[in-house]
Amino acid sequence: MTKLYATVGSGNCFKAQLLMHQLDIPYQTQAIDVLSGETRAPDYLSINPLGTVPFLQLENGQSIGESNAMLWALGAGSPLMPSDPYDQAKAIEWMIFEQTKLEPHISPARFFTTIISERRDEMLEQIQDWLAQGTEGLNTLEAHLSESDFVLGNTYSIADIAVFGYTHVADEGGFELNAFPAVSQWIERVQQIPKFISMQDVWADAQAMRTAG
Ligand SMILES: N[C@@H](CCC(=O)N[C@@H](CS)C(=O)NCC(=O)O)C(=O)O
Repeated sequence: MTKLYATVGSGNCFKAQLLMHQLDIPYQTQAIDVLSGETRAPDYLSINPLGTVPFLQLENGQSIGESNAMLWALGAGSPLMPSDPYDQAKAIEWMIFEQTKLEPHISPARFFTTIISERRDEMLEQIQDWLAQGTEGLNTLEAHLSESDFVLGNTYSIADIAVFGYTHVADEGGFELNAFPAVSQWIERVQQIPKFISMQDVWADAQAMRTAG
């Protein structure tokens, strides 16, 4: 069975979990504790030398170590993958946007604000930088989503899942999502897509799968 190494609360891991849930792809979750350093432990590095999660092992022995690359591979041939080469290029464009203009700012701001908030004070200056840069990314996304329902126009796709991963929890990093009405409405739209599962519920689901053997 396909196996996903993942960490609770990670937006990058959630992308693969949401996609596999929506496409009914059976998979097993191996929980990795980033906070206790498991991603840097020799055992894990022997599995994924990148030392990060998510990490996906396919049944045929192949493996993938970037969240958006996982969306691409797992979404291939499904209704969530655009078929037109131009639309595919736009999907890549927005997935790179997510990894360069959103995730590098929202993720650490959220990490030090919500996940290990005891270190928030010592990181305040950097958090301000992340908030400023992430806000620029959110402004770009806001302008884009003011003109279309989804990232690639009228159709929900892997590009929405990529962008959704961290954007929907940006408030946990100190971003004011209310100041981005088109983004906020898009978040609600994504949450209405059939078989949507929340970041919390995806872990209850993983537990249920483990219990079921
Ligand atoms: N660009 C990568 C980022 C992966 C990443 O940085 N993951 C974080 C968790 S969200 C991680 O593994 N941190 C632990 C570490 O770097 O040791 C992706 O999209 O998968």
